[in-house]
Amino acid sequence: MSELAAQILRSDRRALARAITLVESTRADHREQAVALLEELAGHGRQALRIGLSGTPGVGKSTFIESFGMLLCDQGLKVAVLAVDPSSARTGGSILGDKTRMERLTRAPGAFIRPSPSQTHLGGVARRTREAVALCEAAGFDIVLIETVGVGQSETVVAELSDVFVLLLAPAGGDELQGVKRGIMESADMIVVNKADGDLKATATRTCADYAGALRLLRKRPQDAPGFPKAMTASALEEQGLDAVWAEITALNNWRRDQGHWDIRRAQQARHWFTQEVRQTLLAQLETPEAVAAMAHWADAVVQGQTAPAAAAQAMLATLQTGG
Ligand SMILES: Nc1nc2c(ncn2[C@@H]2O[C@H](COP(=O)(O)OP(=O)(O)O)[C@@H](O)[C@H]2O)c(=O)[nH]1
Ligand SMILES: [Mg+2]
Repeated sequence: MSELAAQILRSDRRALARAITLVESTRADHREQAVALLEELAGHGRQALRIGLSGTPGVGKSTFIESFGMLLCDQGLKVAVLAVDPSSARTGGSILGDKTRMERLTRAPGAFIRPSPSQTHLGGVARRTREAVALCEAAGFDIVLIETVGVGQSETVVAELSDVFVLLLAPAGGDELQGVKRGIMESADMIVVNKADGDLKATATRTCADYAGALRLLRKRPQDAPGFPKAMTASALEEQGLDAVWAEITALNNWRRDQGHWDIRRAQQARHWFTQEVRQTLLAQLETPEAVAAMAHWADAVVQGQTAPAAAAQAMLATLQTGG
């Protein structure tokens, strides 16, 4: 076993950080090392509870993760926090941008916080996060919290990665269901209406009831325990309702384990990620300079009527198979 793998299995945080940097790298030699490392660690990790957390900017994700993470640490659990943020090139990373909001968790000995790298390619973000989750599990974390900004498709990635998917919402006046996309609602196991404190408390309670109603209208999934998906209120700032959120997550997770849904889901996820990996590797072959040049060449030939599209495509694919 490599030294790096051994260090990760001993829960060495710096080794874990280095390994995540390795899986984030796009360099071919790094990729090779990362694949070898993940292969060494496969089967060694304990299985963490993976909690996905999504919500629009400003809803309180960072504050929630800080408070909720501390609650878990206080129970003696080891917590890793990862971020999936395709827009991080612009914002500087959803976690890094407001690490001040996680001051206590950053210092907690049981916690590990990893900001999102600047990546614009969602496929790359997905792979990096999935592999980072695997590394955290190998390092013995009990809980892996995966945060994502509620924009674009990153929620789908996180939902695919997590055992329990939590959607954080803000209290909202009136009947606007905050433009929450149906797909996100459908993948949520729990909706937590945050900021249920002070002046916002009554609104939060009403918003929560609205969402509870909306959730009841959704078609039941086999993995929904009785009463789920569920809507709750909480205040990350005042640390209210977080123990209840944790109790519900635990109850749901235990139910799924008992009923066999947990195993089914992990198996489906493994199959999905394998398929994705194959697809993305194939697509990546089209992005090498040689392939881009060959594509341009065959496209021109088609445009000029020298070759029919089907024949040009076959010729193009043949260049890939022979390595250009
Ligand atoms: N009143 C109240 N404000 C909160 C709560 N949680 C977060 N906030 C505030 O909402 C703003 C955005 O919080 P932040 O955690 O950075 O949101 P993020 O963008 O989703 O990570 C900050 O000013 C927080 O102090 C809460 O439970 N109650
Ligand atoms: Mg934040």
